[in-house]
Amino acid sequence: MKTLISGGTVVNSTGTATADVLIDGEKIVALVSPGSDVWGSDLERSVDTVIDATGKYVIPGGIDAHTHMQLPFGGTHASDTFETGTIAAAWGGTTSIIDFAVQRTGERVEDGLAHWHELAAGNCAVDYGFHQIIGGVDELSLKAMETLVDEGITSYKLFMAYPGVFYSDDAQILRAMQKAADLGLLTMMHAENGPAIDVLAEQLHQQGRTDPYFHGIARAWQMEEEATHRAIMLADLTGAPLYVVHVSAKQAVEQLAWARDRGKNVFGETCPQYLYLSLEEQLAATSDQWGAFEGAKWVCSTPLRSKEEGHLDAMWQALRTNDLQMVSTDHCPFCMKDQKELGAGDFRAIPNGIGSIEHRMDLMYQGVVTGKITLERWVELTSTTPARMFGLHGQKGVLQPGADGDVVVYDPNGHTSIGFGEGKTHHMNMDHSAWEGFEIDGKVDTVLSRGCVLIRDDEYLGSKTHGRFLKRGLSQYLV
Ligand code: DUC
Ligand code: ZN
Ligand code: ZN
Ligand code: ZN
Repeated sequence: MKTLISGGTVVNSTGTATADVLIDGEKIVALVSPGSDVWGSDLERSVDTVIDATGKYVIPGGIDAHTHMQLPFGGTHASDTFETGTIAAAWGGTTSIIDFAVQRTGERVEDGLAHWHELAAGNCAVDYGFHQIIGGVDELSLKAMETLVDEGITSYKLFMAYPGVFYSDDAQILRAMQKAADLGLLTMMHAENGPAIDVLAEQLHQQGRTDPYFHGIARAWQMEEEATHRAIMLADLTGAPLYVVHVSAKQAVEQLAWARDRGKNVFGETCPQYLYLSLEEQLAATSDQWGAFEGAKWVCSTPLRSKEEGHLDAMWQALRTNDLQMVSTDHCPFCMKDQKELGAGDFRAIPNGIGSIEHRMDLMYQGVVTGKITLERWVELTSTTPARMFGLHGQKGVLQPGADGDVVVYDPNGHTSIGFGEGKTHHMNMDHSAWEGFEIDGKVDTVLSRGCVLIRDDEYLGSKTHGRFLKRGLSQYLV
């Protein structure tokens, strides 16, 4: 099966050119410049399918390196299954995800990982890999880390937050990082001072400050800055490269920049919610339907930050200056009904998370439209760097011969109305959208994964048995 994507503007992280993309089977086999006679004029006739991309961008499929399908959290599970979440990903131009396999405190790493494989296998519309959450660093889990690289799981995550659930203390972090440095595993860190946050949250609760808004007050930026610095120093001591997830505070970015300026192997991602949504808007949010509890839609950790204090601008700036290298979603959806509602009257019991997997490519493209990032940087932040960071380079994240035929045709003249209501685009398994009312000057037009068309003419043509487990190599950023 040969597919030709013709007449489009091919955008890689390294540059932009008018070219046709030829896919044979699952792989890209050639990029053909217009007027080139290498292939003769018969090319279009010798392929099975021609997709006309004239006037559109042709980009490598998005890679969302931070998702939580079915995550057990706060007495419930994230509401997207691997099936619903990866279909939503496909609609949004994301053709690979890296989800977090969970070892819960008290559980064996091997059992947590096996459970994750069971949940995902045969249920993914797009390709998927795993990071491993280590929820309890002890002799057994340190031993289990030794087999991860062979299993294609070359990164793992620790939590400095959530005491009693996923939390690691400094001694545990140090030991895990020593092990990771030996093995070549990339350490991903949820950098917030959990024990101190829990004290602040309890104090707010006692004062009767129970609304969702106070979630963000308890999780003050000082908690993120301090933990980020501590993670950097522990990583530096052990020689482990460090990747800080969901960075939202400008002071945390300053820590990353400080470390990088000193040559430390430290990286960071931010998420669309920290670029577009603010604590002020969360405070202002009220509606007839949900009352003050409306703000629960935007309860996530790290929390939304103050726009007035400059956190949102600082995230955009860091994406331009490469103090932050990637944008992932931290896709962790919960419905309001029966899920977020668990925290009515007590913000501490609201399951943390926002669903954005479907909108990341659009929201970041809006950054191109508004002049905040370039076209090439859009591709780099959402696809090329994720591939390099997480051991998929050459296979994903780039349009070149030999790479997988994961291609998105993006229409800059199209329009996307994000949200839950009628005429809106919403395929995630949620009863609301944190992104209601966002309008994008662009649209995902056609999506291919390994040469198979998943989305075309506003129709999903994929299957839940298409997505394959990605056995990842080591990060290209280890040295
Ligand atoms: N943050 C979230 O918002 N949800 C799940 C876990 C996390 O760290
Ligand atoms: Zn479960
Ligand atoms: Zn986290
Ligand atoms: Zn997360």
